[in-house]
Amino acid sequence: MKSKFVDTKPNIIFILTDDQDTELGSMNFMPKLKKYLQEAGTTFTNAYSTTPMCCPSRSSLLTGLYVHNHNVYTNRENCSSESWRATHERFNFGTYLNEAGYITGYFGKYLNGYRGQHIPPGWDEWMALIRNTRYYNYSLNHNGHIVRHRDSYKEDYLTDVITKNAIDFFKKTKQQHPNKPVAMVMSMPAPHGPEDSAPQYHSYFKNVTTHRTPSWNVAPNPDKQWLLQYLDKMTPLQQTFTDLTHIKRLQTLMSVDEAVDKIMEMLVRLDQLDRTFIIFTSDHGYHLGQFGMTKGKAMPYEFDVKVPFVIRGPKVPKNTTLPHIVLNIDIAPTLLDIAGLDPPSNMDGISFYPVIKREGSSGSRMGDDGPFCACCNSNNNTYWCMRTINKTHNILYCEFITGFRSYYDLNLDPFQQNTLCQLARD
Ligand SMILES: [Ca+2]
Repeated sequence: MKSKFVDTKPNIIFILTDDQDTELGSMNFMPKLKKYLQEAGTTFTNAYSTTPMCCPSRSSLLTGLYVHNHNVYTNRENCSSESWRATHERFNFGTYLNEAGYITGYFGKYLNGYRGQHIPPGWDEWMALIRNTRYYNYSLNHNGHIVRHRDSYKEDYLTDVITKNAIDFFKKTKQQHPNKPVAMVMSMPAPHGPEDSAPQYHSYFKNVTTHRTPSWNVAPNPDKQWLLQYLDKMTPLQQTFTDLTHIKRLQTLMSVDEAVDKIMEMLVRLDQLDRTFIIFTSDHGYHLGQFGMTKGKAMPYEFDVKVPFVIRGPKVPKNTTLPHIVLNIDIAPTLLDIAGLDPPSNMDGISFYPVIKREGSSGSRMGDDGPFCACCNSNNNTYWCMRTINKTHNILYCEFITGFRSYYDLNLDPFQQNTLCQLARD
């Protein structure tokens, strides 16, 4: 790997939310994100997680590899395992950026199975959540020290702890190494359960029901896989549960919105805004009542696989939306490309930086015909899908482990309510 622009590497701030949807409307309730990232940058409207589950997706984000190449199949199977540590962990984008001269920092949720017993290679500053998402009463591995947090909002609220420490790290690094670029990950808990919002947001969004999309409580679905064939409509209690959960999720995102504001303020104050890329996305989407499923992820449908995706930075077109396809596996090679590095040839992902720079789509999947995605999933819901999005078609074809197959034309049926073929039943 060679560095092309040794002295002019931009800073990179990667903000990752946990389980944030686009299809239920969450992006419309984050005014700072809209103002500072969307209106000042580019939003990709066809951004997808190749495997819509926390640990597999996060392992792909870090390495640029499909699940079938890093072998982290579920949140338990191989998640942060010894085998993962021995084979793939070191080849994360942090290692490459670090080797190229970046001062790197990682803050927040890492992998669900992370027990806090090691610091992964590639990170100069390490402050990672041990185990799965919490907002209070959790432990962090902070540069090798286990730090226990309890339930005081001021001291312990995880989103704010991440924001504060990331900002302190950035400021300190720029003071000590003013000519070195910084790359940092802010891996937020929101809006993942247990959906504990900051106290000042407890009364927000009380009447918001944008999660009630056209597929909300549409059940049973005899044309879908076995789980949905037998899942009936939700009870009134379950319907109310989806309403309340949606509100609570939006409330938790307000602290992420606040973090965007604080990051912007810091970059302006340090005169670093013009030399910093900020990328905002989620590990996968979410459903709350779609096809009668009360809550969750892991399904091949749009609400679970589509993610928010916004980027701002030097020469990134402002107030722009692009339909080009971006996948979670594309993030690692794109970050390296932004840093002027050639992504390693074994990465499955493709840099989308040429599209942002308006240098065409050569070498990327953008505008290509044909499939782009092969997804596999947990044992009782395993499937592989092929997706095509281009100027004329928007198609999803899936094969389930039972032999069941489905086919959707999303131009005609954006909420995937009508399977166009059923070649086998399970
Ligand atoms: Ca997640």
